[in-house]
Amino acid sequence: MKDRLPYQVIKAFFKEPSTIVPFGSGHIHDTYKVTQKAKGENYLLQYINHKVFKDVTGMMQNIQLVTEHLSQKLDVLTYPSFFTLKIVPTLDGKPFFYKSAYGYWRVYTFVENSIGYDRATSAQQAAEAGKAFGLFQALLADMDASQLVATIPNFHNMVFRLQNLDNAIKLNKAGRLNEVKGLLQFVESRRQSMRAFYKEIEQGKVPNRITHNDTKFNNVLLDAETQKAKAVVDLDTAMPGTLLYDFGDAIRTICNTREEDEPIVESIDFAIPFFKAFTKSYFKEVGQTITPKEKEMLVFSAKYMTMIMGIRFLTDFLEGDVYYKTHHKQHNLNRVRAQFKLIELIEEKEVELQRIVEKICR
Ligand code: GN1
Ligand code: MG
Repeated sequence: MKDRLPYQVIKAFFKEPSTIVPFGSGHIHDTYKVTQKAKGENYLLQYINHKVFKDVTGMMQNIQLVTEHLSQKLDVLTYPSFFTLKIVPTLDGKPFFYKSAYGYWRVYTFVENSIGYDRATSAQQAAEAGKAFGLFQALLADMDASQLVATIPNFHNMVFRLQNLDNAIKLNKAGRLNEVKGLLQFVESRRQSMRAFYKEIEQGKVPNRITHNDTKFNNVLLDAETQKAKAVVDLDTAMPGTLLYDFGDAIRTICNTREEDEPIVESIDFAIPFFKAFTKSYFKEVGQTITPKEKEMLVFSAKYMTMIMGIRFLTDFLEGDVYYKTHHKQHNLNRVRAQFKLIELIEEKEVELQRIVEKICR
């Protein structure tokens, strides 16, 4: 988080004086809530992590295209309470601000009276997330995926993520290799099955769609009063992908009964009622378009995405915490352990989860 916001940045977007406070719990950008008191309007200001998003112009174009498509299609009568993010341009009409001294900045409209939770606490919340992400998927189904650039190439490519891990092991930059031996064993014993799953995707056995690719629970905003889904946010990684990535990552965060970085792994459980609720309402939205092969791969996708995240946190730990924001030395390690615990729980419940999917998608 930047200690002081450059005045030049504020001036580029806002005419009126504003109050600015840090906001949210994202791991990548620095986010602030900006209030223009005179107008009584709120905005979201973000310092874009350019180390992670190398092509800011391409990313902002993607977001522009996706948000325009969504707002055109959102039938206000059917979904009166659903809100699409809007980019607020700079005062001279650019989609983001850039100066080499200050970096990349952008502003969004603020989704009023809404909350993003790091952890789901009820089946209703899980159902609302299913509705939001399902709707997101369904509304974008007729959009031409080739219009969008890959904002982060190979984002959910297991072969790529495993290579990065292998490389981090070899270099052992932060000298932490001894601390992770058991965790590496965990990856090793699942390497083949994870690669096999990715191979099916690579071979085109499931359709290429426009997907969100970062469907963790706090990327759905719920109405503060009604707790109904209000908006899908964090569109930086909206790009071509597979539905399995979105389903899997949503399950990873929604069915975990604890936080993503829970230090006491014994306290973590996988909430089957949340799985049912999410899957049911997700299907209600995407049901017509989902293919039999996608259905077959859904349960494994939850394991797959949890493994992708575990491997990424582990790689970052070995590289010395250079990618994700961390609040203490063991933070990435806690995240890895929590992900791996969740994988074990999914493995234990796999047959039951498969049965639930079959029943819902019949
Ligand atoms: C990052 O920005 P945020 O916190 O929503 C990451 C996701 C991970 C997530 C894990 C661009 O998302 O891929 O799933 O952390 N985003 C990027 O919490 O790497
Ligand atoms: Mg994100």
